[in-house]
Amino acid sequence: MILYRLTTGWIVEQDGCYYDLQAPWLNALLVQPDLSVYLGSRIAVSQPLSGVDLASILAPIEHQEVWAAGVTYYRSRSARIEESQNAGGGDFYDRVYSAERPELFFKAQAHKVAGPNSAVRIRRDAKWSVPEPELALLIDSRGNIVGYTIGDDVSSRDIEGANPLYLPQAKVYDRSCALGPGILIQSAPMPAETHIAMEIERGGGIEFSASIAWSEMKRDPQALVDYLYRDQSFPYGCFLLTGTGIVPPDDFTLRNGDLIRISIDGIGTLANPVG
Ligand code: DO4
Ligand code: MG
Repeated sequence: MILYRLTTGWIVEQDGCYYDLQAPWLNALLVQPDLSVYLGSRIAVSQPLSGVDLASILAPIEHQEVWAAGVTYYRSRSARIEESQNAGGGDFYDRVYSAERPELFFKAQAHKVAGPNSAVRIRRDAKWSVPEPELALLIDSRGNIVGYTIGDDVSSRDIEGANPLYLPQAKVYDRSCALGPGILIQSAPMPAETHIAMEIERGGGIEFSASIAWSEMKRDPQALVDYLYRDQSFPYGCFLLTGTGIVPPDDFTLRNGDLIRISIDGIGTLANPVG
């Protein structure tokens, strides 16, 4: 089952049919003891909708904070070490990759998040920017993973590489994050063979494309959540991006006009222009 957010509220898709949940708030859905069972019971008493226009879906977020884990794939560890060589930051990234405590950072509130087909941005004072395609967890207020969506942790590598203390500026700015298209409702772990793929279109051609298996992610997702929820409450639940395993080559930087497409098996494709 996949939840989508329309301007009129939330709908759920099952087996190609869409049902109106008459739920204006995700918060109200997240308090259900078992969201899949609840959605199944709503579907059982609803008529499928006709004429659903998925072109106008919104980012599937309301009051939730978005957090992100970093250096959870070997490729990210190597890229951080390289980009921070001149700033002497490399050792931190190597240490966090193998430490028990993960890197977790605040990424966005809802108003900084771009939805499907709406633009993400490059910071005006950045010279080296990249998308980071990541599997995002939806977590309820009790710390249970209830679903999965696609996240883009758009980042400024020159700012991050200049000094690790600049991380919040490299990561958090208007439209530095994208989420969507919908939320796969599932408490079971994503299958290890799930692939995260990204392609970046520029001037009608494919400028970059790559894919990575979810099994390459080093951390246990629930352990990331447990660290995030230590001494921290999320009354409306939250999203947690689980890190990137795809880093374009060092001579690549995003440009206005690029189109980023991120696909994850079982969830769909999140497309965002840059601009
Ligand atoms: O430590 C910097 C952030 C790394 C990150 O965002 C990632 O690995 O996805
Ligand atoms: Mg990231």
